[in-house]
Amino acid sequence: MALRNVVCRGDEILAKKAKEVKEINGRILEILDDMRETMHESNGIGIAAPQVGILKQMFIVEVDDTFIELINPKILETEGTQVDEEGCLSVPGFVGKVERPQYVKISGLNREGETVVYEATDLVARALCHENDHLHGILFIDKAFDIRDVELDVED
Ligand code: QAP
Ligand code: CO
Repeated sequence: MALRNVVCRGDEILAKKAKEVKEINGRILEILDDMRETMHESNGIGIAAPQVGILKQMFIVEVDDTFIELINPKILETEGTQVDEEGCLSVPGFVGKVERPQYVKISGLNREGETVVYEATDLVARALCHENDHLHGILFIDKAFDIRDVELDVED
């Protein structure tokens, strides 16, 4: 496992559409493991492959005891709306309010290549939508309002 560099806003890769994963092999699993390690290192709750420079449809969301890893995800249903502040590992130093669905139902493949379906609300629903947006070249900052800059964490 290894830490990967996080691509920041301004890099054109973040604006591109990620490609479908055709075969789940060792290389894909290694990228997923590295993404998780990289996310933990920055205390993030979600990361998508394009953020580490890999233009493939996959992301991770980890909120408390909920860990969701999805390959080729597809949002099947949404319900309601919620508004709250978000940040992004690729947009360090900024947060902004974003309107998201209150509920999402999403499907995709797990690392075994099995189709899985998740239903989520609140923060997990928000994170799933945020990460899914990355696969379509969309950053939270593109849809955020009341954007403000925050103190960057000083790592020890
Ligand atoms: C997306 O983002 C998210 O600027 C995941 O200095 C965020 O984990 C979805 C982070 C909020 C829903 C709600 C950002 C860490 C982490 C920073 C993140 C920073 C340190 C962002
Ligand atoms: Co993000």
